[in-house]
Amino acid sequence: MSFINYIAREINCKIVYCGPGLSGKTTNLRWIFDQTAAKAEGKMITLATEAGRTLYFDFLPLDVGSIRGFKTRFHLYAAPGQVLYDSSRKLILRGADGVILVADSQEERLDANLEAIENLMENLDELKQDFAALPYVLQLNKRDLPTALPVETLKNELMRKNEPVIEAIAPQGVGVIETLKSCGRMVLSGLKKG
Ligand SMILES: Nc1nc2c(ncn2[C@@H]2O[C@H](COP(=O)(O)OP(=O)(O)OP(=O)(O)O)[C@@H](O)[C@H]2O)c(=O)[nH]1
Ligand SMILES: [Mg+2]
Repeated sequence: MSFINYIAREINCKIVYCGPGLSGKTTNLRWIFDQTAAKAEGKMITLATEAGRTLYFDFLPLDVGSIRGFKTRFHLYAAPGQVLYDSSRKLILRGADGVILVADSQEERLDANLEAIENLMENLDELKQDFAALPYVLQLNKRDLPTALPVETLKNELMRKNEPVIEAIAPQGVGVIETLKSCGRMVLSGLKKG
């Protein structure tokens, strides 16, 4: 859960990118890194990759300014998408304040998207995290590919509550910041209520 340090006047929120293998989670983080001051500080951490695949997680701490005098930071994590790495995925999800599901729009990845969402629900259940209350955004990535399914089809298949749905082309940065802002806004408005 988000960590508010009253003495240091800091708020830290954890946002986790989930989704099937190769859907573009690391690419989202890399774009955000390239666009922000984090780049100058060299702060993105990519742990244990093999041929570009995430084996454990990627991590990017992002300063988002001051909220009512509290220095606020989002800790962005990209989980590994490959089915094999379920235990890492669950570990990374623990304590998430917000989750972004990066779906791959290609027709041949529909089943993989469904499986990833199913897996997310199971892991949240096991972690006793309430999905209904969790800030959650569905990103439809890879909109540039000719095999991308229509947005309406993907919405029908992949939406699980009335979550925001954002179209993206992550390597070009299309929809990337919008997705993060959408989730970040929900996380922060949850803090104000809490
Ligand atoms: N054409 C296209 N390619 C994309 C898009 N997003 C990501 N890719 C490519 O898809 C491949 C996989 O992207 P990653 O970001 O590494 O995927 P990932 O979700 O982190 O994968 P895992 O770490 O294995 O779970 C890379 O070659 C990306 O350049 C997109 O919107 N369009
Ligand atoms: Mg990755």
